[in-house]
Amino acid sequence: MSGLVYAGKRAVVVGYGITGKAVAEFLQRNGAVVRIFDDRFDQLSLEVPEVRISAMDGQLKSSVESADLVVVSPGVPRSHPVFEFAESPISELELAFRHTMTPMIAVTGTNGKTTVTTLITEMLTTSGLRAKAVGNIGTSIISMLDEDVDYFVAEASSFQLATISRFRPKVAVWTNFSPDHLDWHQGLDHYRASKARVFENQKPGDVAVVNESDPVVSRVGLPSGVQRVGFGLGDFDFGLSDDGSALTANGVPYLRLSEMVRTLPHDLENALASSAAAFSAGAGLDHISDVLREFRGLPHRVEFVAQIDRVSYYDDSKATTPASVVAAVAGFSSVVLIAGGKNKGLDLSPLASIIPKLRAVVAIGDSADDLVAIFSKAGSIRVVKASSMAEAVYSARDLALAEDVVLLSPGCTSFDWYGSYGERGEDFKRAVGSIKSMRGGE
Ligand code: UMA
Ligand code: ADP
Repeated sequence: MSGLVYAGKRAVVVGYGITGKAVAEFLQRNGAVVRIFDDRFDQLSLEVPEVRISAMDGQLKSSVESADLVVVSPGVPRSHPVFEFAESPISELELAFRHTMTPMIAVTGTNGKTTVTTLITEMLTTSGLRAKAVGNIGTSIISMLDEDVDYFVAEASSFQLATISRFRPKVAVWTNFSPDHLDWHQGLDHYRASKARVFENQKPGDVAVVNESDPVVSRVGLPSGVQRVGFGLGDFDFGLSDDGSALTANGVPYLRLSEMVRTLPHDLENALASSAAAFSAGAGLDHISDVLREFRGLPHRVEFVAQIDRVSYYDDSKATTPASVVAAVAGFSSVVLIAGGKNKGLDLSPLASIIPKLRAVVAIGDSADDLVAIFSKAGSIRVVKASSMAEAVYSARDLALAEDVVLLSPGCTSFDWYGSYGERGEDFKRAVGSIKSMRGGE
């Protein structure tokens, strides 16, 4: 008799990207007969003969109905027929959880997931614990199950949480909530409910790290007996001292802000969320502080690029929601904002709240006209359009005065002009670099 977990079982995997490939490989290695569906199968350079079926060609329904297990990749939206055909499709996060004894720390939230996941992993590692960052950060969890670590720190998107059933992180973090991904979810309620599921299966002894300053997150209900650890920019379990000069744990200061490299309001929230989670998982406050003292932030997240003629240039290409643009602008006093791209179905009008901090706006990409309408309304700032990143950066330079910040913080995805937010950020940096070299030549 075979000892393989899925021997004799039929599995369907939908989507054949990072997730689908790792899931199919795992299931096949464990004895399952796997059928893979990908709607863009003709665009994949395939060596795997069974990936030749479009989900739309009629075979999905019969395959799903006769399958023992259906695993759906995170990018496959709620409107996809697989959700109609499959009784209980699961995500790779759920599948991975079912096959590991290694405790998980899960990080979800509209913004800050990658930053917090990275910080927690570094805090645990610096404290001598073995930790591996996995999930939405770019590495499928299922491909890492053989790693000998004390913790998996899983960046969990709403897409992955929407289809869990037993997933139970030892420590779960919900950083914040604002509208996002309305092109994937069926409405805002579904998006919010998917995020809240991160706590759903927790039991006594587990820890829920909750943003107490966030009006949605702070209202979340937890299973009884789960320890609630609150964080936020105030008097919370992990918070700020009365004079705002230090991070505190249970009222006791553990790090002065003057020792930190990054201190924008959202940087402090991320620092506190990470501290709360890492501390709950066994990291020491001294090691936590060491990491925060050194942390310079991740690329394309309010990343300092250059200072030219007393104007500072920052790349925040990862900002794909209005909330993340608002957070970035909050850290500066006078900004020339480069914004726009492909909208994810979000209401961009909350951006009007940052007008008092703006010197001017350069609108780019598919959503340029919407942004021009929003920012022109007040009539108090210059708003121009640009048809390439280089043009946008040159216009921004012309509009900026000494001590201003030129900030690329698009509030939209990059998919109108680029393949990823990373490419968009690099293009911005190139354009800034060319201004710098022109100035250098003068
Ligand atoms: N596909 C279909 N039908 C669809 C949609 C997609 O067949 O309706 C197919 C595509 O043709 C493609 C495959 O599915 O071949 C891609 O699958 P995927 O979109 O789920 O992407 P993966 O390559 O598996 O990467 C996913 C995450 N992608 C998404 O959530 C969209 C990656 O997060 C993650 O790093 C990776 O798993 C490992 O966990 C990226 C992301 O953009 C970075 N995440 C969103 C975000 O951060 O905002 C949530
Ligand atoms: P995610 O993985 O959730 O997309 P990232 O850490 O990659 O989060 O940051 C994405 C964007 O959100 C960046 O523009 C970053 O500056 C901004 N951001 C990071 N943390 C926060 C936060 N706590 N609140 C609001 N915006 C944030």
